[in-house]
Amino acid sequence: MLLSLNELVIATKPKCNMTSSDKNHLNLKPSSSILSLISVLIIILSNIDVIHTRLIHDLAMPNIRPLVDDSYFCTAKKLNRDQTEYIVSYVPNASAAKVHHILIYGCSTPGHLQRDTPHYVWECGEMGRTNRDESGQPLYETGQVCGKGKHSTILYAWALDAPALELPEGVGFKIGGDTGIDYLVLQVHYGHTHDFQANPELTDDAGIVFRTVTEGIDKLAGIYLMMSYGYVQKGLSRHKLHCLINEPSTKVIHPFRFRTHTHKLGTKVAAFLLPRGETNIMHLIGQHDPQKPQMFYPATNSSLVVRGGDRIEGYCEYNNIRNRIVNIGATGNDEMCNFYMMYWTEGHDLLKQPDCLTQNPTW
Ligand code: IYT
Ligand code: CU
Ligand code: CU
Repeated sequence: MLLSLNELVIATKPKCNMTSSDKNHLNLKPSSSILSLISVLIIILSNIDVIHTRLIHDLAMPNIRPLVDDSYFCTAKKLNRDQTEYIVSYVPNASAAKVHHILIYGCSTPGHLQRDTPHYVWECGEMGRTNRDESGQPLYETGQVCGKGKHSTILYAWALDAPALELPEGVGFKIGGDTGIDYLVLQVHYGHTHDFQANPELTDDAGIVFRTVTEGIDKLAGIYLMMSYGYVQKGLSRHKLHCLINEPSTKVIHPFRFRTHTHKLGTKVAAFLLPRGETNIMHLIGQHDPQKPQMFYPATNSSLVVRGGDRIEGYCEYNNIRNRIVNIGATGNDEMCNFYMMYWTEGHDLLKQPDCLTQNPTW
């Protein structure tokens, strides 16, 4: 197996907890020492399923100097198409003093491709501004986060010195191999850049270390994305998200984290489970103030079970103080209404339909 410098392979050792009496066995007469050897072999063989490869990947900014407030930078890492991996934890390495938020995307191709350049960055802000030299020329290449292609998904979000995110036991995000996720892209949003402007020596290397395994995962993690399109009317209003989990009723998913996203005008985002056949019962999955850090927070009730045929209803509340309607769109002048639901499911099939779109306003 070929490995780049920032990858490490550690084979996990079998859990072989010998008691002192086990150890004494080993020092006994020849006949019983053969028996001991056999029992030790049995212990090792029964633990063989935990001997699998763990990989540590590192995705970080190559010491950049953002000089424009609200700039977004991206860097990518190519995954191995011959090797399926499962992300089991994310360890952030960033400081909220410099960085506003970080997202990790799974992409089929990155928004900017530069072959054989391990540490390239490009500016990838939809809502941000670009860093330019005195003559107004962009200092960096610009591009989308993910390139054209069918696959793009958010896999992780960090803000405000959030701690590491460990997925539940046996749960992992499947990447690489034949998943269609051939690249991971790290996007870093720099909010205020005055520290960088004041100190020409100051650079930033914010990033995420993520641990993957190649075996031992029996539950897949996925993201279900609810979003609106249309526009936000003036004054106070709500966008509704109406979603049907269009799967056989035998399909079962377990939401365990959620993330909300609007731009400047959103005041509250929430989503509820409405089990099929039950009327007037709504179970809160999560609600949040989208002006607070937009990370993945633990679901309100982590034992909620969603089945095929159930509905999920969400909403975004807005206070549109601008004297005009505001379109749903990708720039800072636009708005969005998103509720991301991180779930796990037993077996190896994620939801066939990973997102749900609702037109708004609905009267
Ligand atoms: C129009 C809209 O709501 N865009 C969202 C959700 C979205 C995310 C991804 C839509 C698609 C995607 O492939 I990934 I199609 C949106 O852009 N949300 C922002 C990020 O830029 C992803 C966010 O922070 O949630
Ligand atoms: Cu941010
Ligand atoms: Cu947005």
